[in-house]
Amino acid sequence: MLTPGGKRLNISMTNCGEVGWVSDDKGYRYQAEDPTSGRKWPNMPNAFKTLGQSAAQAARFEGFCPNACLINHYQAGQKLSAHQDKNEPDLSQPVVSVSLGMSATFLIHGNSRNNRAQKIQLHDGDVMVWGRSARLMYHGVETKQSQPHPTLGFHRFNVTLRQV
Ligand SMILES: O=C(O)CCC(=O)C(=O)O
Ligand SMILES: [Mn+2]
Repeated sequence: MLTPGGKRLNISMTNCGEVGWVSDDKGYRYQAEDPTSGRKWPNMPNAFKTLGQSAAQAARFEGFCPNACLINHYQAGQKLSAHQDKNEPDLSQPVVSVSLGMSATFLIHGNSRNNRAQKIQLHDGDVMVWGRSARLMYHGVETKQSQPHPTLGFHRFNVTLRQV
């Protein structure tokens, strides 16, 4: 995808669910069609939805009903720069994030993208839920060519479940 400024995003992205997150010269938004094919995004597998719901419930969020799933693909060395997730209309609902494959460093900058980041290592199978006072935190991701994952090698997939 392209950034609103016309640059190519570092990582590749796709979606499943009723709506998917897209970026192009018109900005960031959720939409029902894949801009590459013009077709609806594939259905969200039930297992994704129930994983999102049980993770949100474990973090004491009520009534989370994810209908959007963004899938990011990172190769070793690729990054996602500091940003906020704020295109979802109801910010009282969390973001549930599932990490698969190669490990990555999640950078939490807090209220400003210029703050020094707190770093959290995310490994295959980790599930993170962020909401409430952390919902609008600036965050980013870094990957390195360190340890390959046994089956996915130097590839990382991050699946985020959101209510839009
Ligand atoms: O890859 C991750 O762990 C986070 C991805 C992310 O921040 C996003 O998709 O908005
Ligand atoms: Mn994000």
